[in-house]
Amino acid sequence: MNRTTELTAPADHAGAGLTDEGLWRRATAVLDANWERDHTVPSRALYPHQWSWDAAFIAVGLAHHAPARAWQDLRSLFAAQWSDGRVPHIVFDPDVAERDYFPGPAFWDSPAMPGRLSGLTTGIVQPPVHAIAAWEIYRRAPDREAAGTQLRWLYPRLVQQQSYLLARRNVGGAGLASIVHPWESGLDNSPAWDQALAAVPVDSDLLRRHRRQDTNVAVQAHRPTDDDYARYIAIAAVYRDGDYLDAGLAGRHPFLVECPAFNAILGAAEHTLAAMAEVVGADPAPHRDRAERITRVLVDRLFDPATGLFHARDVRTGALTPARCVSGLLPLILPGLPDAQVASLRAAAESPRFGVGELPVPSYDRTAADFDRLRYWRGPVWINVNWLLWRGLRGHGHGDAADTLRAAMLGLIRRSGCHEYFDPVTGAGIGAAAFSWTAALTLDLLAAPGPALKRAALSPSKR
Ligand code: 9WN
Repeated sequence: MNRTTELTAPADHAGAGLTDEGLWRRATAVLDANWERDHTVPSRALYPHQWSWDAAFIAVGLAHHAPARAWQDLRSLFAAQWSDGRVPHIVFDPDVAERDYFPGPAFWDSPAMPGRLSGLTTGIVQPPVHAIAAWEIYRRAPDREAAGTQLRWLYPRLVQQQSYLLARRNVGGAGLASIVHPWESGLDNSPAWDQALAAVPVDSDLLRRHRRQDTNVAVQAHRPTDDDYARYIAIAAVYRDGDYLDAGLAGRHPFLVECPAFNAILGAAEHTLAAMAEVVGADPAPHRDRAERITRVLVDRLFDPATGLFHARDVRTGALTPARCVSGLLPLILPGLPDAQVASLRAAAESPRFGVGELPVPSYDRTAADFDRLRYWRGPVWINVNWLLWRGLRGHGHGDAADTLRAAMLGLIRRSGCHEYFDPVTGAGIGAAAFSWTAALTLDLLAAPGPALKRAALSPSKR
């Protein structure tokens, strides 16, 4: 599928009534079409390079369909890891023209950066979902020995990734990682950043010098605003012009936030690394300790008993953002989360604000005055965060709520296709029409044990 056909593909609106087998075929077709040499692009139309957390979600799905590609995708990403351990949020494809995505390699100027090992990359990161993904591929692998070899290659790189985030990004000093850019959260224009971003002046001249490309291929009202983009560019330029160095960020960087979802994923990754350490012959104890510490600090620092949710903390001011966002539910993925917080998050997920039911949870509180059904992470439903929530509910023994959420996700995708995101009121698909992580996680949801699905339709021979 090429850039123009993806946004007009009629097949993506013809999903109602699809059998599990039909849905499986549709999802694998998206993944096959988005495979490029040694990695999967999130979408041919909008995102023609390799993205970091996308690669992890995609690998979870590829583990069911094409395990060799799942490993390859992660290996391509980690081949671009910097020597300080950071895993870049985009690895640019040198064959894609600069004009096809902004900001591209020329803006990030990473070849000039000390410590960059190979490839053209950005200098910022995304949530470290990769340990979870690697473990998912490993535990499903038909050939455990070959999969063990892959794990041994990845394990030290995953450890370095964690060390970078836990040490250099511990800007707030409490043991949580700070993000230095909204793009690092993966939840780009979430209301969770509104207060921190308000302190960053909008320089409209930046958008005259740097042209956005996303609005050429997607509807403007479904994307972040021009003011958001002006701020994104300004913050990225400050970090770039400081050579992507993290020392002394507290005194000089315009955007520093502790995100509950990012840190929950960081803690869950430590937990997963403990299991992986046993396989590769390393010591699991330090991973367990770190998982336990991150969980404790997250609860102490980001949980608000008044709302029953986790909230982002602006490290520059010390304030918790009042916005109730899906990121505040994601600490459920921490296996060691205390019962009180687990109960509170489940209640929030089922409350009218988020309301798991017919549809999965939206990215933002449905009852908020500025809830926006269409604008990206300010309301629409996204499958990756719902998949994390589903894992969290299952992990804490809330199988009934997990089953409801899974049925809601699959029902939505069956009806509207493998879209990037969905209208949380009508369920209509928005953004890219053939989006890789939606397709990949569909495979994982279909393959999971559960009451509602016809398992026979998914036996390997029929795949
Ligand atoms: C900026 C690729 C990425 C996802 C992010 C999503 C979006 C990029 C953009 O697309 O962000 O990184 O250009 O809007 O917000 O979560 O990783 O799919």
